[in-house]
Amino acid sequence: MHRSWLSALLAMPAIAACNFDNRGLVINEVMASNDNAWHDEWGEDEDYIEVINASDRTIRIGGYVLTDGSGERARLPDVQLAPGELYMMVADASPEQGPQHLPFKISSSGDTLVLGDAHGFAVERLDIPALGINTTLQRFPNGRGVLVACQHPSPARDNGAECTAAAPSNEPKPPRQD
Ligand SMILES: [Ca+2]
Ligand SMILES: [Ca+2]
Repeated sequence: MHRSWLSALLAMPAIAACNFDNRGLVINEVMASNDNAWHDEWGEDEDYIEVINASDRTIRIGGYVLTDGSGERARLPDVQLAPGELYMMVADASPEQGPQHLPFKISSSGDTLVLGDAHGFAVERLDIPALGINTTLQRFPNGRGVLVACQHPSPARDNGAECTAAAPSNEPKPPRQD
């Protein structure tokens, strides 16, 4: 008796669970107006762009380029990302602060962001809507879904399955009183 389509299907989830559909490097989260949600290594609240390796292979991100709406562009640093691994780029218009720092910020009234690969192909183009304070564009589920506005930023960590309040990042904030 040969395997039914059902048993073949049941055998697949173990593979699918670690498979990011081999989309390669994608933008996972974008912050345009940061108020104490995350600090860079200089202790500054900055915009940020989280990229993620949404593939099943290691990716060297060094050839990739991020370009903002004004045409300002910067190469990503030469870092290797394991499958599912995140990398934070700081959008603070302060490239002198280190290799993770971009020469532009993200406009909270709307912006454009293009991620290009080493061959000059745009692998992702985002039209970023106006985003309020500590509202980020995030991909749900993490690394896979579409980017949506969410009031619970998840800097330097997985976005999870959906937009829900999660543990604070690198500095706890007092509980909200509202
Ligand atoms: Ca900074
Ligand atoms: Ca995140």
